[in-house]
Amino acid sequence: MATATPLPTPLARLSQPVAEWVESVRALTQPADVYWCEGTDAEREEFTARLVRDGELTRLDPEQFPDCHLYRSNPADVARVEHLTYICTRSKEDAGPNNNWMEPQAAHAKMRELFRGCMRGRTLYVIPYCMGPVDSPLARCGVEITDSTYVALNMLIMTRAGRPALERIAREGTFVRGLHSVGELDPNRRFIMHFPEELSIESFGSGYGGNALLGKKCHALRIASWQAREEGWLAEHMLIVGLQSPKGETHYVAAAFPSACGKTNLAMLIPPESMPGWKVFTVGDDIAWLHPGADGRLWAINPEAGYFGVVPGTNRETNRNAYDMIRRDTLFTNVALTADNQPWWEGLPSGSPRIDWQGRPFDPARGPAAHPNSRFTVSARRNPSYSPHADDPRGVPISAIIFGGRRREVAPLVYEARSWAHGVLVGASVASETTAAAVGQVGVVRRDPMAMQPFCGYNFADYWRHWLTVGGKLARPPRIFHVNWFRRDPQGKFLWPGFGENLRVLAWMLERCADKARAVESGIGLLPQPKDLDTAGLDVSPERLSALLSVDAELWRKEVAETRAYLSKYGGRIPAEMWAELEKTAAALG
Ligand code: OXD
Ligand code: MN
Repeated sequence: MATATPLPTPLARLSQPVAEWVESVRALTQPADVYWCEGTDAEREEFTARLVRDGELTRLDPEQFPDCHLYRSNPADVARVEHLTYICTRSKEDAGPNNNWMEPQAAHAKMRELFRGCMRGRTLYVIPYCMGPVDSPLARCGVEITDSTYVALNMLIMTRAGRPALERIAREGTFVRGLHSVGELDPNRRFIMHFPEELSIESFGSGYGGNALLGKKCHALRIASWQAREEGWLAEHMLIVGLQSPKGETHYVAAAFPSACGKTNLAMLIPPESMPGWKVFTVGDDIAWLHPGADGRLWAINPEAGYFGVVPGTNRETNRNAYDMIRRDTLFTNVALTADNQPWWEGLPSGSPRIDWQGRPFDPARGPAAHPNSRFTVSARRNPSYSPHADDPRGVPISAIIFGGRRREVAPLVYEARSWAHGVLVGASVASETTAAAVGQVGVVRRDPMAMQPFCGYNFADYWRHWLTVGGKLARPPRIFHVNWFRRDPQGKFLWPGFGENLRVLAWMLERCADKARAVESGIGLLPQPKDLDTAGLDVSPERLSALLSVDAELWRKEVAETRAYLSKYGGRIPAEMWAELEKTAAALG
Protein backbone atom coordinates (compact mmCIF):
# COMPACT_ATOMS: atom_id res chain seq x y z
CA MET A 1 0.00 0.00 0.00
CA ALA A 2 1.36 3.42 -0.96
CA THR A 3 2.17 5.67 1.97
CA ALA A 4 1.26 9.35 1.74
CA THR A 5 4.16 11.81 1.64
CA PRO A 6 4.15 13.63 4.98
CA LEU A 7 3.20 17.28 4.74
CA PRO A 8 6.12 19.61 5.43
CA THR A 9 6.11 21.27 8.84
CA PRO A 10 4.42 24.66 8.55
CA LEU A 11 7.09 27.38 8.47
CA ALA A 12 5.56 29.05 11.49
CA ARG A 13 6.40 25.95 13.54
CA LEU A 14 10.01 25.39 12.41
CA SER A 15 11.80 27.74 14.79
CA GLN A 16 10.41 28.79 18.13
CA PRO A 17 12.61 31.93 18.51
CA VAL A 18 11.53 33.12 15.05
CA ALA A 19 7.85 32.34 15.76
CA GLU A 20 8.00 34.23 19.08
CA TRP A 21 9.62 37.25 17.47
CA VAL A 22 7.05 37.27 14.63
CA GLU A 23 4.25 37.13 17.21
CA SER A 24 5.69 40.09 19.13
CA VAL A 25 5.98 42.11 15.92
CA ARG A 26 2.44 41.13 14.91
CA ALA A 27 1.12 42.35 18.24
CA LEU A 28 2.97 45.67 17.82
CA THR A 29 2.23 46.37 14.16
CA GLN A 30 -1.32 44.90 13.91
CA PRO A 31 -1.26 43.57 10.29
CA ALA A 32 -4.37 42.21 8.57
CA ASP A 33 -2.54 38.91 8.01
CA VAL A 34 0.82 37.18 8.29
CA TYR A 35 2.48 35.37 5.38
CA TRP A 36 5.57 33.14 5.75
CA CYS A 37 7.69 32.96 2.56
CA GLU A 38 8.56 29.47 1.26
CA GLY A 39 10.93 30.92 -1.37
CA THR A 40 9.52 29.00 -4.34
CA ASP A 41 9.28 30.17 -7.96
CA ALA A 42 5.49 29.94 -7.71
CA GLU A 43 5.54 32.35 -4.79
CA ARG A 44 7.67 34.84 -6.74
CA GLU A 45 5.18 34.64 -9.59
CA GLU A 46 2.28 35.14 -7.20
CA PHE A 47 3.91 38.25 -5.65
CA THR A 48 4.54 39.65 -9.12
CA ALA A 49 0.95 39.01 -10.19
CA ARG A 50 -0.32 40.64 -6.98
CA LEU A 51 1.76 43.77 -7.61
CA VAL A 52 0.54 43.94 -11.22
CA ARG A 53 -3.08 43.57 -10.03
CA ASP A 54 -2.59 46.34 -7.50
CA GLY A 55 -1.16 48.62 -10.19
CA GLU A 56 2.27 48.79 -8.51
CA LEU A 57 4.12 46.93 -11.28
CA THR A 58 3.85 47.49 -15.03
CA ARG A 59 4.47 44.54 -17.33
CA LEU A 60 7.01 45.47 -20.02
CA ASP A 61 6.89 44.50 -23.71
CA PRO A 62 6.71 40.67 -23.49
CA GLU A 63 8.35 40.19 -26.91
CA GLN A 64 11.53 42.18 -26.19
CA PHE A 65 11.56 41.96 -22.38
CA PRO A 66 9.83 38.72 -21.34
CA ASP A 67 8.88 38.56 -17.65
CA CYS A 68 10.25 42.03 -16.99
CA HIS A 69 8.41 44.63 -14.93
CA LEU A 70 8.71 48.27 -13.99
CA TYR A 71 8.21 49.62 -10.48
CA ARG A 72 8.11 53.34 -9.70
CA SER A 73 9.12 54.29 -6.19
CA ASN A 74 7.85 57.33 -4.38
CA PRO A 75 9.83 60.28 -5.88
CA ALA A 76 10.97 61.20 -2.36
CA ASP A 77 12.36 57.70 -1.86
CA VAL A 78 14.99 56.97 -4.51
CA ALA A 79 18.31 56.27 -2.74
CA ARG A 80 19.99 55.27 0.50
CA VAL A 81 19.66 57.86 3.27
CA GLU A 82 22.99 57.95 5.07
CA HIS A 83 21.98 60.89 7.26
CA LEU A 84 19.05 58.85 8.66
CA THR A 85 21.09 55.67 9.17
CA TYR A 86 22.29 54.93 12.72
CA ILE A 87 24.51 52.47 14.56
CA CYS A 88 23.10 51.99 18.06
CA THR A 89 25.82 50.56 20.28
CA ARG A 90 25.87 50.91 24.07
CA SER A 91 29.04 52.99 23.85
CA LYS A 92 29.17 55.87 21.36
CA GLU A 93 32.90 55.29 20.79
CA ASP A 94 32.17 51.80 19.45
CA ALA A 95 30.13 53.33 16.61
CA GLY A 96 32.94 55.82 15.95
CA PRO A 97 33.07 59.17 14.15
CA ASN A 98 32.23 57.36 10.89
CA ASN A 99 28.63 56.65 12.03
CA ASN A 100 25.55 58.43 13.28
CA TRP A 101 24.92 57.07 16.76
CA MET A 102 21.88 56.73 18.98
CA GLU A 103 21.67 55.12 22.42
CA PRO A 104 19.97 51.70 21.91
CA GLN A 105 17.10 52.11 24.40
CA ALA A 106 16.25 55.57 23.04
CA ALA A 107 16.39 54.22 19.47
CA HIS A 108 14.14 51.25 20.31
CA ALA A 109 11.64 53.55 22.02
CA LYS A 110 11.54 55.90 19.03
CA MET A 111 11.09 53.03 16.57
CA ARG A 112 8.44 51.29 18.69
CA GLU A 113 6.24 54.37 18.39
CA LEU A 114 6.71 54.44 14.61
CA PHE A 115 5.97 50.72 14.25
CA ARG A 116 2.93 50.72 16.57
CA GLY A 117 -0.10 49.77 14.45
CA CYS A 118 1.78 50.65 11.22
CA MET A 119 0.75 47.47 9.34
CA ARG A 120 -3.02 47.81 9.85
CA GLY A 121 -4.77 46.59 6.70
CA ARG A 122 -1.49 45.26 5.29
CA THR A 123 0.14 41.83 5.00
CA LEU A 124 3.12 41.14 7.22
CA TYR A 125 5.63 39.06 5.23
CA VAL A 126 8.14 36.87 7.08
CA ILE A 127 11.20 36.25 4.92
CA PRO A 128 13.78 33.84 6.32
CA TYR A 129 16.98 34.13 4.28
CA CYS A 130 20.54 32.87 4.14
CA MET A 131 23.39 35.17 3.11
CA GLY A 132 25.67 32.79 1.18
CA PRO A 133 25.14 29.20 0.03
CA VAL A 134 22.81 27.51 2.52
CA ASP A 135 25.30 24.65 3.02
CA SER A 136 28.29 26.97 3.57
CA PRO A 137 29.88 27.33 7.01
CA LEU A 138 30.79 30.88 5.91
CA ALA A 139 27.12 31.88 5.39
CA ARG A 140 24.94 33.55 8.05
CA CYS A 141 21.14 33.79 8.29
CA GLY A 142 18.52 36.39 9.00
CA VAL A 143 14.77 36.98 8.92
CA GLU A 144 13.23 40.12 7.45
CA ILE A 145 9.71 41.13 8.36
CA THR A 146 8.23 43.66 5.94
CA ASP A 147 4.85 45.08 4.93
CA SER A 148 5.92 45.71 1.33
CA THR A 149 5.23 43.09 -1.36
CA TYR A 150 7.82 44.84 -3.58
CA VAL A 151 10.47 44.48 -0.86
CA ALA A 152 9.50 40.83 -0.32
CA LEU A 153 9.82 40.15 -4.05
CA ASN A 154 13.25 41.81 -4.16
CA MET A 155 14.42 39.79 -1.16
CA LEU A 156 13.33 36.55 -2.86
CA ILE A 157 15.58 37.50 -5.81
CA MET A 158 18.50 38.96 -3.85
CA THR A 159 18.92 36.23 -1.21
CA ARG A 160 18.54 32.48 -0.76
CA ALA A 161 15.19 32.88 0.94
CA GLY A 162 12.54 30.54 2.28
CA ARG A 163 12.30 27.12 3.89
CA PRO A 164 15.95 25.92 3.63
CA ALA A 165 17.11 29.15 5.31
CA LEU A 166 14.56 28.74 8.12
CA GLU A 167 15.60 25.11 8.58
CA ARG A 168 19.20 26.28 9.04
CA ILE A 169 18.05 28.94 11.51
CA ALA A 170 16.14 26.26 13.42
CA ARG A 171 19.33 24.18 13.64
CA GLU A 172 21.67 27.05 14.56
CA GLY A 173 19.40 29.14 16.76
CA THR A 174 20.98 32.50 15.79
CA PHE A 175 19.69 34.88 13.15
CA VAL A 176 19.71 38.59 12.40
CA ARG A 177 16.29 40.17 13.07
CA GLY A 178 15.33 42.77 10.47
CA LEU A 179 12.05 44.63 10.97
CA HIS A 180 10.91 46.85 8.11
CA SER A 181 7.85 48.92 7.34
CA VAL A 182 7.35 51.43 4.56
CA GLY A 183 5.21 53.42 7.02
CA GLU A 184 3.81 56.40 5.12
CA LEU A 185 7.05 56.89 3.11
CA ASP A 186 7.43 60.19 4.88
CA PRO A 187 11.09 61.36 4.76
CA ASN A 188 10.50 63.06 8.12
CA ARG A 189 9.53 59.75 9.72
CA ARG A 190 12.33 57.65 8.24
CA PHE A 191 15.09 55.87 10.18
CA ILE A 192 17.39 52.95 9.49
CA MET A 193 18.64 51.71 12.88
CA HIS A 194 21.23 48.99 13.51
CA PHE A 195 21.81 47.24 16.84
CA PRO A 196 24.95 45.18 16.22
CA GLU A 197 25.18 43.98 19.82
CA GLU A 198 21.68 42.48 19.44
CA LEU A 199 22.11 41.42 15.79
CA SER A 200 19.03 43.41 14.85
CA ILE A 201 17.86 46.06 12.39
CA GLU A 202 14.81 48.36 12.45
CA SER A 203 13.98 50.28 9.28
CA PHE A 204 10.96 52.56 8.86
CA GLY A 205 9.67 54.93 6.21
CA SER A 206 11.51 53.90 3.02
CA GLY A 207 10.88 51.14 0.49
CA TYR A 208 14.06 51.67 -1.52
CA GLY A 209 17.15 49.49 -2.01
CA GLY A 210 19.65 49.47 0.80
CA ASN A 211 17.16 51.14 3.16
CA ALA A 212 14.62 48.36 2.81
CA LEU A 213 16.18 45.15 1.42
CA LEU A 214 17.67 44.45 4.82
CA GLY A 215 19.78 41.44 3.78
CA LYS A 216 22.00 43.72 1.70
CA LYS A 217 23.70 46.74 3.28
CA CYS A 218 22.09 46.51 6.73
CA HIS A 219 22.81 42.84 7.38
CA ALA A 220 25.58 41.77 4.97
CA LEU A 221 27.72 44.86 5.68
CA ARG A 222 26.80 46.82 8.82
CA ILE A 223 25.75 43.96 11.11
CA ALA A 224 28.06 41.41 9.44
CA SER A 225 31.13 43.66 9.79
CA TRP A 226 30.54 43.63 13.56
CA GLN A 227 29.86 39.87 13.60
CA ALA A 228 32.97 39.34 11.45
CA ARG A 229 35.18 41.18 13.94
CA GLU A 230 33.91 38.99 16.76
CA GLU A 231 34.38 35.82 14.72
CA GLY A 232 37.68 36.69 12.95
CA TRP A 233 36.68 37.43 9.35
CA LEU A 234 35.86 40.44 7.14
CA ALA A 235 32.55 41.64 5.62
CA GLU A 236 33.39 43.98 2.75
CA HIS A 237 31.83 46.16 0.03
CA MET A 238 33.63 44.20 -2.69
CA LEU A 239 32.94 42.40 -5.95
CA ILE A 240 34.53 38.99 -6.47
CA VAL A 241 35.66 37.97 -9.94
CA GLY A 242 37.53 34.97 -11.37
CA LEU A 243 40.06 35.63 -14.15
CA GLN A 244 41.19 32.72 -16.30
CA SER A 245 44.40 33.40 -18.22
CA PRO A 246 45.05 31.99 -21.68
CA LYS A 247 47.17 29.34 -19.90
CA GLY A 248 44.01 28.12 -18.16
CA GLU A 249 44.89 29.28 -14.63
CA THR A 250 42.06 30.94 -12.69
CA HIS A 251 42.70 33.50 -9.96
CA TYR A 252 40.09 35.37 -7.96
CA VAL A 253 40.30 39.00 -7.00
CA ALA A 254 38.09 41.06 -4.69
CA ALA A 255 37.65 44.77 -5.37
CA ALA A 256 36.17 47.54 -3.22
CA PHE A 257 34.85 50.63 -5.01
CA PRO A 258 32.31 53.11 -3.67
CA SER A 259 28.68 52.78 -4.78
CA ALA A 260 28.02 53.31 -8.50
CA CYS A 261 31.75 53.30 -9.43
CA GLY A 262 31.68 50.24 -11.70
CA LYS A 263 31.79 47.15 -9.43
CA THR A 264 29.07 45.40 -11.45
CA ASN A 265 30.89 46.23 -14.71
CA LEU A 266 34.21 44.89 -13.43
CA ALA A 267 32.57 41.77 -12.02
CA MET A 268 31.07 41.03 -15.46
CA LEU A 269 33.97 42.26 -17.59
CA ILE A 270 34.21 41.13 -21.21
CA PRO A 271 37.85 40.71 -22.33
CA PRO A 272 38.82 42.92 -25.28
CA GLU A 273 39.23 41.12 -28.60
CA SER A 274 42.93 41.94 -28.52
CA MET A 275 43.34 39.75 -25.39
CA PRO A 276 42.27 36.36 -26.76
CA GLY A 277 42.05 33.38 -24.43
CA TRP A 278 41.03 35.29 -21.28
CA LYS A 279 37.80 34.32 -19.53
CA VAL A 280 35.99 36.10 -16.73
CA PHE A 281 33.65 34.55 -14.13
CA THR A 282 31.48 36.54 -11.74
CA VAL A 283 31.20 35.39 -8.14
CA GLY A 284 29.69 38.61 -6.77
CA ASP A 285 29.15 42.24 -7.72
CA ASP A 286 28.75 44.12 -4.43
CA ILE A 287 29.59 42.29 -1.20
CA ALA A 288 32.27 39.79 -0.17
CA TRP A 289 32.63 37.86 3.07
CA LEU A 290 36.30 36.96 3.48
CA HIS A 291 37.45 34.23 5.85
CA PRO A 292 41.02 33.16 6.66
CA GLY A 293 41.32 29.52 5.54
CA ALA A 294 43.24 26.64 7.11
CA ASP A 295 45.68 26.90 4.18
CA GLY A 296 46.69 30.49 5.09
CA ARG A 297 44.77 31.99 2.18
CA LEU A 298 41.74 34.27 2.31
CA TRP A 299 38.53 32.59 1.07
CA ALA A 300 35.53 34.55 -0.18
CA ILE A 301 31.82 34.00 -0.64
CA ASN A 302 29.25 36.35 -2.12
CA PRO A 303 26.48 36.49 0.48
CA GLU A 304 23.95 37.65 -2.12
CA ALA A 305 22.07 35.67 -4.77
CA GLY A 306 21.11 38.54 -7.07
CA TYR A 307 22.15 41.95 -8.32
CA PHE A 308 20.60 45.30 -7.50
CA GLY A 309 22.54 47.19 -10.16
CA VAL A 310 22.59 50.76 -11.39
CA VAL A 311 20.84 50.86 -14.79
CA PRO A 312 21.93 54.12 -16.50
CA GLY A 313 25.04 53.66 -18.62
CA THR A 314 24.40 49.93 -19.19
CA ASN A 315 24.61 49.10 -22.89
CA ARG A 316 26.06 46.58 -25.30
CA GLU A 317 29.43 48.38 -25.32
CA THR A 318 29.88 49.09 -21.61
CA ASN A 319 28.61 45.78 -20.22
CA ARG A 320 27.25 43.32 -22.75
CA ASN A 321 26.74 40.62 -20.12
CA ALA A 322 24.58 42.90 -17.98
CA TYR A 323 22.75 44.21 -21.03
CA ASP A 324 21.86 40.65 -22.10
CA MET A 325 21.12 39.58 -18.53
CA ILE A 326 18.44 42.21 -17.93
CA ARG A 327 16.41 41.42 -21.01
CA ARG A 328 14.28 38.84 -19.17
CA ASP A 329 13.07 38.04 -15.63
CA THR A 330 14.14 41.46 -14.42
CA LEU A 331 12.52 43.94 -12.09
CA PHE A 332 13.33 47.53 -13.12
CA THR A 333 12.90 50.37 -10.66
CA ASN A 334 12.59 54.03 -11.74
CA VAL A 335 13.61 53.68 -15.41
CA ALA A 336 11.77 55.47 -18.24
CA LEU A 337 9.50 53.88 -20.87
CA THR A 338 9.50 54.06 -24.66
CA ALA A 339 6.30 54.41 -26.69
CA ASP A 340 6.24 50.61 -27.17
CA ASN A 341 6.53 49.84 -23.45
CA GLN A 342 10.21 49.01 -23.32
CA PRO A 343 12.44 50.22 -20.50
CA TRP A 344 14.71 53.13 -21.40
CA TRP A 345 17.59 54.81 -19.62
CA GLU A 346 20.36 57.32 -20.31
CA GLY A 347 23.28 55.62 -22.07
CA LEU A 348 21.17 53.49 -24.43
CA PRO A 349 22.22 54.28 -27.98
CA SER A 350 18.75 53.61 -29.45
CA GLY A 351 15.11 54.16 -28.63
CA SER A 352 13.73 57.25 -27.01
CA PRO A 353 11.88 57.90 -23.78
CA ARG A 354 8.16 58.70 -23.91
CA ILE A 355 7.37 58.45 -20.18
CA ASP A 356 9.86 59.48 -17.49
CA TRP A 357 10.69 57.59 -14.27
CA GLN A 358 7.88 59.36 -12.44
CA GLY A 359 5.31 58.27 -15.04
CA ARG A 360 5.01 61.74 -16.64
CA PRO A 361 5.38 62.52 -20.36
CA PHE A 362 9.14 62.92 -20.81
CA ASP A 363 10.33 66.53 -20.87
CA PRO A 364 14.13 66.98 -20.99
CA ALA A 365 13.74 70.29 -19.17
CA ARG A 366 12.78 68.27 -16.06
CA GLY A 367 16.02 66.27 -16.01
CA PRO A 368 16.96 62.73 -17.04
CA ALA A 369 14.28 60.31 -18.21
CA ALA A 370 15.48 57.49 -15.95
CA HIS A 371 16.45 58.35 -12.38
CA PRO A 372 20.31 58.35 -12.10
CA ASN A 373 19.97 55.76 -9.31
CA SER A 374 17.43 53.61 -11.19
CA ARG A 375 18.11 49.92 -10.67
CA PHE A 376 17.64 46.40 -11.98
CA THR A 377 16.95 43.48 -9.64
CA VAL A 378 17.83 40.15 -11.22
CA SER A 379 18.91 36.69 -10.12
CA ALA A 380 22.70 36.22 -10.33
CA ARG A 381 22.04 32.97 -12.18
CA ARG A 382 20.88 34.98 -15.17
CA ASN A 383 24.42 36.34 -15.59
CA PRO A 384 26.06 34.74 -18.66
CA SER A 385 29.41 34.87 -16.81
CA TYR A 386 28.10 33.33 -13.54
CA SER A 387 30.99 31.45 -11.92
CA PRO A 388 30.62 27.69 -11.42
CA HIS A 389 32.08 28.37 -7.95
CA ALA A 390 29.58 31.05 -6.95
CA ASP A 391 27.63 28.44 -4.98
CA ASP A 392 30.69 26.60 -3.66
CA PRO A 393 30.28 26.29 0.12
CA ARG A 394 34.06 26.71 0.58
CA GLY A 395 34.10 29.98 -1.37
CA VAL A 396 37.01 30.92 -3.65
CA PRO A 397 40.63 31.77 -2.70
CA ILE A 398 41.54 35.43 -3.19
CA SER A 399 44.87 36.31 -4.85
CA ALA A 400 44.52 40.10 -4.87
CA ILE A 401 42.49 42.79 -3.16
CA ILE A 402 41.85 46.01 -5.05
CA PHE A 403 40.77 49.36 -3.66
CA GLY A 404 39.67 52.20 -5.89
CA GLY A 405 37.80 55.42 -6.15
CA ARG A 406 36.60 57.93 -8.70
CA ARG A 407 39.32 60.61 -8.82
CA ARG A 408 39.95 63.19 -11.57
CA GLU A 409 43.53 63.53 -10.46
CA VAL A 410 46.08 62.38 -7.87
CA ALA A 411 45.63 58.57 -7.94
CA PRO A 412 47.44 56.83 -10.83
CA LEU A 413 45.82 54.09 -12.92
CA VAL A 414 47.28 51.42 -10.61
CA TYR A 415 49.79 50.91 -7.82
CA GLU A 416 50.58 48.10 -5.43
CA ALA A 417 50.92 48.38 -1.67
CA ARG A 418 54.32 47.63 -0.14
CA SER A 419 52.85 45.15 2.38
CA TRP A 420 49.55 44.13 4.02
CA ALA A 421 49.92 46.91 6.62
CA HIS A 422 50.58 49.46 3.87
CA GLY A 423 47.57 48.03 2.01
CA VAL A 424 45.38 48.71 5.02
CA LEU A 425 46.56 52.33 4.95
CA VAL A 426 45.92 52.50 1.19
CA GLY A 427 42.38 51.19 1.73
CA ALA A 428 41.82 53.56 4.64
CA SER A 429 42.92 56.51 2.46
CA VAL A 430 40.44 55.87 -0.37
CA ALA A 431 38.66 59.02 -1.46
CA SER A 432 36.06 59.26 -4.21
CA GLU A 433 33.60 61.59 -5.91
CA THR A 434 30.08 60.99 -4.57
CA THR A 435 27.38 59.42 -6.83
CA ALA A 436 23.58 59.23 -6.98
CA ALA A 437 23.51 55.99 -4.95
CA ALA A 438 22.93 58.05 -1.81
CA VAL A 439 20.86 61.15 -1.20
CA GLY A 440 23.09 64.27 -1.25
CA GLN A 441 25.38 66.28 -3.50
CA VAL A 442 26.90 64.34 -6.41
CA GLY A 443 30.55 64.74 -7.55
CA VAL A 444 32.23 66.00 -4.38
CA VAL A 445 35.35 64.19 -3.17
CA ARG A 446 34.84 62.51 0.18
CA ARG A 447 36.87 59.99 2.19
CA ASP A 448 35.43 56.53 1.69
CA PRO A 449 37.81 54.08 3.41
CA MET A 450 37.65 50.60 1.87
CA ALA A 451 34.42 51.92 0.18
CA MET A 452 32.84 51.22 3.59
CA GLN A 453 32.09 54.77 4.81
CA PRO A 454 28.30 54.20 4.62
CA PHE A 455 28.51 50.55 5.65
CA CYS A 456 30.99 49.85 8.45
CA GLY A 457 28.96 48.87 11.53
CA TYR A 458 31.55 50.08 14.05
CA ASN A 459 34.43 52.47 14.69
CA PHE A 460 36.71 52.61 11.63
CA ALA A 461 39.84 52.68 13.81
CA ASP A 462 38.83 49.33 15.36
CA TYR A 463 37.98 48.05 11.88
CA TRP A 464 41.47 48.88 10.55
CA ARG A 465 42.99 47.17 13.59
CA HIS A 466 40.86 44.14 12.77
CA TRP A 467 42.13 44.21 9.17
CA LEU A 468 45.71 44.12 10.53
CA THR A 469 44.79 41.20 12.82
CA VAL A 470 43.23 39.22 9.95
CA GLY A 471 46.34 39.90 7.80
CA GLY A 472 48.50 38.55 10.63
CA LYS A 473 46.62 35.23 10.42
CA LEU A 474 47.33 34.75 6.70
CA ALA A 475 50.44 32.82 5.71
CA ARG A 476 49.60 33.58 2.06
CA PRO A 477 47.83 36.97 2.12
CA PRO A 478 46.47 38.47 -1.07
CA ARG A 479 48.52 41.36 -2.47
CA ILE A 480 46.78 44.73 -2.20
CA PHE A 481 46.43 47.22 -5.08
CA HIS A 482 44.80 50.59 -5.71
CA VAL A 483 43.25 51.58 -9.07
CA ASN A 484 41.70 54.70 -10.55
CA TRP A 485 39.87 54.18 -13.85
CA PHE A 486 38.57 57.76 -13.74
CA ARG A 487 41.66 59.97 -14.08
CA ARG A 488 41.15 62.91 -16.48
CA ASP A 489 43.34 65.18 -18.59
CA PRO A 490 43.41 68.96 -18.01
CA GLN A 491 40.50 69.30 -20.50
CA GLY A 492 38.39 66.97 -18.36
CA LYS A 493 38.52 63.96 -20.73
CA PHE A 494 38.97 60.48 -19.28
CA LEU A 495 42.53 59.23 -19.89
CA TRP A 496 41.72 55.51 -19.66
CA PRO A 497 39.07 53.72 -21.77
CA GLY A 498 38.01 51.50 -18.82
CA PHE A 499 35.49 48.64 -19.06
CA GLY A 500 36.98 45.58 -20.83
CA GLU A 501 40.39 47.26 -21.11
CA ASN A 502 40.66 47.15 -17.31
CA LEU A 503 41.66 43.52 -17.80
CA ARG A 504 45.14 44.78 -18.82
CA VAL A 505 45.60 46.18 -15.35
CA LEU A 506 44.19 43.05 -13.70
CA ALA A 507 46.55 40.88 -15.80
CA TRP A 508 49.53 42.89 -14.51
CA MET A 509 48.34 42.35 -10.94
CA LEU A 510 48.08 38.60 -11.42
CA GLU A 511 51.62 38.55 -12.82
CA ARG A 512 52.74 40.50 -9.74
CA CYS A 513 51.03 37.89 -7.54
CA ALA A 514 53.02 35.20 -9.38
CA ASP A 515 56.25 37.26 -8.92
CA LYS A 516 56.57 37.55 -12.69
CA ALA A 517 55.84 41.21 -13.51
CA ARG A 518 58.10 44.20 -12.86
CA ALA A 519 57.21 47.23 -10.80
CA VAL A 520 59.11 50.33 -9.86
CA GLU A 521 59.16 51.73 -6.36
CA SER A 522 57.63 55.14 -5.87
CA GLY A 523 56.85 57.07 -2.73
CA ILE A 524 53.28 55.80 -2.73
CA GLY A 525 53.89 52.13 -3.58
CA LEU A 526 54.91 49.98 -6.55
CA LEU A 527 53.92 51.01 -10.08
CA PRO A 528 54.16 49.38 -13.51
CA GLN A 529 55.96 51.29 -16.21
CA PRO A 530 53.98 51.64 -19.45
CA LYS A 531 55.96 48.76 -21.00
CA ASP A 532 54.97 46.43 -18.13
CA LEU A 533 51.29 46.52 -19.16
CA ASP A 534 49.97 44.43 -22.05
CA THR A 535 49.06 47.18 -24.51
CA ALA A 536 48.70 45.10 -27.70
CA GLY A 537 45.69 46.45 -29.59
CA LEU A 538 45.09 49.24 -27.08
CA ASP A 539 44.26 52.65 -28.47
CA VAL A 540 46.02 54.76 -25.84
CA SER A 541 49.08 56.83 -26.74
CA PRO A 542 52.35 56.34 -24.80
CA GLU A 543 52.00 59.93 -23.50
CA ARG A 544 48.55 59.20 -22.11
CA LEU A 545 49.83 56.00 -20.52
CA SER A 546 52.68 57.91 -18.86
CA ALA A 547 50.22 60.52 -17.62
CA LEU A 548 48.01 57.76 -16.21
CA LEU A 549 50.93 56.22 -14.34
CA SER A 550 52.46 59.47 -13.11
CA VAL A 551 52.72 60.42 -9.45
CA ASP A 552 52.71 64.15 -8.80
CA ALA A 553 54.78 64.50 -5.60
CA GLU A 554 53.29 67.91 -4.80
CA LEU A 555 49.69 66.64 -5.03
CA TRP A 556 50.61 63.54 -3.07
CA ARG A 557 52.19 65.53 -0.24
CA LYS A 558 48.84 67.31 0.00
CA GLU A 559 47.04 63.94 -0.10
CA VAL A 560 49.22 62.62 2.74
CA ALA A 561 48.48 65.74 4.80
CA GLU A 562 44.74 65.25 4.20
CA THR A 563 44.97 61.57 5.16
CA ARG A 564 46.85 62.51 8.34
CA ALA A 565 44.15 65.04 9.25
CA TYR A 566 41.41 62.52 8.46
CA LEU A 567 42.95 59.72 10.54
CA SER A 568 43.54 62.12 13.45
CA LYS A 569 39.76 62.27 13.91
CA TYR A 570 40.01 58.74 15.27
CA GLY A 571 42.56 59.81 17.93
CA GLY A 572 44.51 57.21 19.88
CA ARG A 573 42.48 54.29 18.45
CA ILE A 574 44.40 54.35 15.14
CA PRO A 575 46.87 51.42 15.10
CA ALA A 576 50.54 52.48 15.29
CA GLU A 577 51.35 50.43 12.16
CA MET A 578 49.13 52.74 10.09
CA TRP A 579 50.89 55.88 11.30
CA ALA A 580 54.24 54.20 10.61
CA GLU A 581 53.17 53.42 7.03
CA LEU A 582 51.93 56.97 6.51
CA GLU A 583 55.25 58.38 7.75
CA LYS A 584 57.12 56.02 5.38
CA THR A 585 55.11 57.41 2.47
CA ALA A 586 55.61 61.00 3.64
CA ALA A 587 59.38 60.50 3.96
CA ALA A 588 59.62 58.88 0.50
CA LEU A 589 57.74 61.80 -1.10
CA GLY A 590 60.26 64.20 0.46
C1 OXD B 1 24.46 49.63 -3.67
C2 OXD B 1 25.16 50.77 -3.05
O1 OXD B 1 23.24 49.71 -3.88
O2 OXD B 1 26.36 50.62 -2.77
O3 OXD B 1 25.11 48.62 -3.92
O4 OXD B 1 24.56 51.83 -2.84
MN1 MN C 1 27.10 48.69 -3.11
